[in-house]
Amino acid sequence: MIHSGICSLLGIRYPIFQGGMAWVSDASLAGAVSDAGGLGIISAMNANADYLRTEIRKLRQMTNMPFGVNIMLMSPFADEVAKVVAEERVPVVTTGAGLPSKYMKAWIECGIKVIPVVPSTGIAKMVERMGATAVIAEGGESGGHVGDLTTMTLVPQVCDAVRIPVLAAGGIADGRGIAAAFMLGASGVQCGTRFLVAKECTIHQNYKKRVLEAKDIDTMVTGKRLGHPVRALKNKFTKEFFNKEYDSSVSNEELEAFGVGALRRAAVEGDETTGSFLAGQAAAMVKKEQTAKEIIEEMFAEAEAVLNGARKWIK
Ligand code: TUI
Repeated sequence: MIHSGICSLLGIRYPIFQGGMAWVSDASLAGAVSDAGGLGIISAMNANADYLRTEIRKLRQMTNMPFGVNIMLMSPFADEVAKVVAEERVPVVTTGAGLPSKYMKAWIECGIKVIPVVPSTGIAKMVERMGATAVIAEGGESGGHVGDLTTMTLVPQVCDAVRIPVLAAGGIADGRGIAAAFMLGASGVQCGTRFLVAKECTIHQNYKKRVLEAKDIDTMVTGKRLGHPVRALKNKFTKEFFNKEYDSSVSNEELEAFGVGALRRAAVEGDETTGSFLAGQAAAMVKKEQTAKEIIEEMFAEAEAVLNGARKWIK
């Protein structure tokens, strides 16, 4: 059995978080992951307080296990969803795409464990000083909004920079990745891409199909010019976005406008030409649709076998 400090800290069976993915991580997926012993995370994405409250209550109908909410700090509704997590006494809050400074005091005062996603050691140290319980060090292999460093380089550096537990994210989709994360000093992992094809994940079947058919080089990063690079599966939308990004006659406002609604078109409508199918570089490692429980149990059985076999390297 694999166990780490993060399991005792949060009251979870397996040291795995399911990433809070916009238009993907709803109560159905997060509830299934939490019920299976991981930490399911509802994405507050760009939605308002009412949406989030409804999803939190749905999840609480499904399971009594701990869960989290991810707050995307660039959301126009960040202030109102920040209040909802406090009112609802959500056990864990993860944050992404910015610094959670202005919310930390209120969250900590009502007992929330705050676990920000960090793309660098500097930001990891900053959130540790603010009272974060742990950090998620996310490498650029991940899907969605990405930082510069790889998981292989970021995780050990963050582990050296802070005293709180570190979860590794980006490029982890099987038991080998989990074992490697432990070897880099992490206390657990966060996975997104692998959970896109969970049976309880409610995204359009075309999205799942694209992930299951993906090859190693099928993702690309766009949006660098706008200051928020995003990794997605290559398609007509990402290629057009990329071309506009390098066309100086296209303004930043036009470029932003081109991207509006693309995540919803992918996840809800399954629109393969105008949708943005966010996924990490590990998409090609995702081979079949399974329940969240099967995914977690399979990954940890593999990790245990890999870690048990590691002695073979020592002579
Ligand atoms: O946030 C993510 N992944 C995301 S957010 C998202 S929604 C979106 N849609 C369109 C454009 C942009 C975003 C899709 N995927 N991952 C966590 C993450 N956080 N990655 C990087 C960061 C981050 C970056 C800077 C965290 C803190 C940070 O602080 C520095 C600053 O300047 O605020």
